[in-house]
Amino acid sequence: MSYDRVRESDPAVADALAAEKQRQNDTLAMIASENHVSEAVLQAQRSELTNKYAEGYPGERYYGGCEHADEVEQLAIDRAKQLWGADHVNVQPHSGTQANMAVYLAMLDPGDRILSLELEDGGHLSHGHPANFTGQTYEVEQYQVDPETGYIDYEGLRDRAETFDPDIVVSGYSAYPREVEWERIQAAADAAGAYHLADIAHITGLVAAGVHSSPVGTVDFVTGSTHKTIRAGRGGIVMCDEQYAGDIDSSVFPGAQGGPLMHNIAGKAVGFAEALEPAFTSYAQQVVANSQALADRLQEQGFSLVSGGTDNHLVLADLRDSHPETTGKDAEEALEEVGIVLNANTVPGETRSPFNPSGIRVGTPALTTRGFGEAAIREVADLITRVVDAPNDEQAKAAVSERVDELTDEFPLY
Ligand code: DSN
Repeated sequence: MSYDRVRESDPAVADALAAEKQRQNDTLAMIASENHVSEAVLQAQRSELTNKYAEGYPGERYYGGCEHADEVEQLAIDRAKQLWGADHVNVQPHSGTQANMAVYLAMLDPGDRILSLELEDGGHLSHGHPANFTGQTYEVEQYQVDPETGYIDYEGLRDRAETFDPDIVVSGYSAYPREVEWERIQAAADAAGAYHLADIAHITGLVAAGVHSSPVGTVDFVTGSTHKTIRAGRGGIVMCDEQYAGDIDSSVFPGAQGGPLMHNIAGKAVGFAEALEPAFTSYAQQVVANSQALADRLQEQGFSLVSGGTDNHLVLADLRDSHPETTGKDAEEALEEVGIVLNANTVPGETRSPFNPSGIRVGTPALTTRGFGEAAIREVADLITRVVDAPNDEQAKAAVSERVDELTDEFPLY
């Protein structure tokens, strides 16, 4: 996609857009929440639907001229139902956090109780962090991962639910490398008489493809974002049983949002159609195979991984044992210099600050989209090792950077 029309009217923005396109082409995106959507999704997202107001839902809008918006939104809804097997789907949330907000608004009153995973153990800001509206509006208690195994401490969660008496239990995580046992969390929520919200933002694509177990049909509410492993237009989604449909829809609009971003909903519809193709199942399987190859190779190279490996699209390395002098931020910055882009992350039992934590989170969804298989991913693990082993070795970094350039040429993007 060229930016010549932007360049005519706004060269500064055109330069930044072109540079971002180049950056994505020339670097290895290993931020676990990122992906590269298809040109079809990109085209849908830049459509004239950006001009349209369509408050309401298909067939029941507050504005005229919504017939094409209706068609697009209904396609997104129908395809999402097919992908995840949900009774009711709302595709209007602007983001995963807005999707979570819709559930809280629908089911909780201010002061009600949320039980969720600690942020530093892999949770999310919108699950009750004090800096987020959730932490400011609701009473929050948190469960942890087992510090020895790195797996969710399901028994601790059950005990916490018993004593805290939450109104909602939140599962689904941002930095958790293992498959989630939804039924065990549901049992704890049931025993406490609480709702259960599973936020599958990171694993939407893996769940849709059947390579991670699905919480749909087990839990009350499933939320997610639509641009991570599912690789569709940017935004959020809520899924629930028919009994909650009216509450959720009113909570998204008019409760939490005004006009839906119809151009993004078009991107969701197009991406969901792509995910219904058999090729998407192979893609999701390869994401996990790549992640496991990455985990194995990093461990062979001496890295210590939270939970000792991965079942999904990400690995979380705790640098404290393997590289005690190197923080996650040091590693992130040195790797960015050579064109490997990932993020520093807190790890269970974190002893540093969230701004300069002890771990790195490394994901495979975007590289898998570029066509990387296990052999190439193992080589990337070796490149990561060379840099993290010697973050100030300029000669080593120059050699790695050269190899990253070759790899990005070998696996072109747009
Ligand atoms: N920012 C996303 C992530 O990186 O996990 C979650 O919202």
